Amino acid sequence: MLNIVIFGPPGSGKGTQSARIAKKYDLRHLSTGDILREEMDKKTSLGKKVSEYIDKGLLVPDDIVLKMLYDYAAGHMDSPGFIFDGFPRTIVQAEALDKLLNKRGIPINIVLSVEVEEQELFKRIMGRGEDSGRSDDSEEIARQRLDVYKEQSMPLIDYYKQQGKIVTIDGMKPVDEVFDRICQAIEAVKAV
Ligand code: B4P
Repeated sequence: MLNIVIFGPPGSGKGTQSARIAKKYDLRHLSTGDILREEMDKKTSLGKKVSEYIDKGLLVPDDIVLKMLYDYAAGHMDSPGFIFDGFPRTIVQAEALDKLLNKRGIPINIVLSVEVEEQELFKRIMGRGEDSGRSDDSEEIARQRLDVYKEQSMPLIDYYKQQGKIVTIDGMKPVDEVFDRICQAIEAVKAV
C-alpha cells in the first residue's frame, strides 16, 4: 500500500499533479476540493452549506470534511493506495487521518510539499478563473485563501517534518518537470 499526501498553497498544482500520480501509481485520488465542488454543483444541502465557506475563501469546518473522509474511506479501503489531495488542511484533520490509517497499519509514506512563489500562485489562479467557473478563483478570494493557508495549513509542515515524511518539491517548474521530481521522491520511498 502506498499512501501519499500532496500539500501546498492554493493554485500550487496539487490537483494537476495528483491526477498524474494516481494514474502512474494506480492510486485512488481523494480530492476534498473536488468532492466539495461536486456537492455545490448538485446543490445538495451539504453543497449549500459548504459554499458559504468556499465562496469566502475559508476552510470548510473540520467536522464536515472528516465525515466526508470517513464515508469515502469506508467504501474504498480495498484500494492499492491513496493520493490525498488538499487533505489534510488543518492539524485536526492530519491527526484524524493518521489515526484512521495507523489503526489499519497503512500509514502515510510521504508528504509532497509543493512550493510556489506568491505572485505565481495569483497568476495561475487568475488564469484558471477565466474558464473554471469556480466561485473562489477571484483575486480577492485567492488572497483570503492564501492567508488561511498560512494560518491554518502551514503548521502541517512542522507536523509532518517531525514524522520525517516531508519532501519539498519546487512547483515553479513546468508541469512535466514537477512530475518527474515527484516521481523520483516516490520511487525513493518505495525502495525503502
Ligand atoms: P482545492 O480544490 O484543493 O483547490 P486549490 O488548492 O486551488 O488547487 P490546486 O493546488 O490543486 O491547484 P491546480 O492543480 O488546480 O480547494 C478549494 C477549496 O475547497 C479550499 O479553498 C477550501 O475552501 C475547500 N477545501 C478543500 N479541501 C478542504 C479541507 N481538507 N478542509 C477544509 N476545506 C477544504 O492548479 C492551479 C492552476 O495552475 C491550474 O490552472 C493549472 O493548470 C496551473 N498549473 C498547475 N501546475 C502548474 C505548473 N507547474 N506551471 C504552470 N501552471 C501550472
